[in-house]
Amino acid sequence: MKHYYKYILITLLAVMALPLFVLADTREELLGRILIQVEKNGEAWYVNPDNGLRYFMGRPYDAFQLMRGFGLGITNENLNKIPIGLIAQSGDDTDKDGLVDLLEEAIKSNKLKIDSDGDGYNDKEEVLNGYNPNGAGKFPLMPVDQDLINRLKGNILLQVEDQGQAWYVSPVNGQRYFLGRPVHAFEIMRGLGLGITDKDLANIEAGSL
Ligand SMILES: [Ca+2]
Ligand SMILES: [Ca+2]
Ligand SMILES: [Ca+2]
Repeated sequence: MKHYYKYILITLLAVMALPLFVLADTREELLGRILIQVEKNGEAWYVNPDNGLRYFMGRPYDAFQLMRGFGLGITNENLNKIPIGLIAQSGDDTDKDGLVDLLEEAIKSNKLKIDSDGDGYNDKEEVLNGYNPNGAGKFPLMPVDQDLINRLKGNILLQVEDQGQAWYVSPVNGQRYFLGRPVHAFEIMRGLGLGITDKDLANIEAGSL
């Protein structure tokens, strides 16, 4: 348990230090976005919302590692203030309810039951409509915190109090998308990425790791 506090402290310090960093001159609406080079071969770049630099995402495995590498630790309580977004995801879906097993493990719904809480609404319907698949009430479990969401838009979050599961917070809708496997990073790129011309891309400074 103890080492989690270290991550939380580092995250807090990082968030406090953010205003001290000088942002690259990247257009605000591109911060935190995934950009797809539509004039080339669909190469993808992630614009780090904290420094405005773009990072090449490469192949699915590299994209996943890159995104996790930029991850900020978040408490379960704060994560539960951010709504979940759903896109089609690869992976086993044992109960065929439309939520892959890994996602069900992350949100603690039952991966063997279409309707975890037996209320007549299946797990995917509940998540899509903002209801708790595991019982009564809303989902996320905490009231939505728009200030927190605005601060975290475009960031990758890591569940440091759980098993380090990763989520990408869309800067467009403020919903978090599950990043369980490299293929999910690829699906998020394809599903949530923004097409960009080579000329516009050239205006964003490239970062190196
Ligand atoms: Ca399922
Ligand atoms: Ca289920
Ligand atoms: Ca249900």
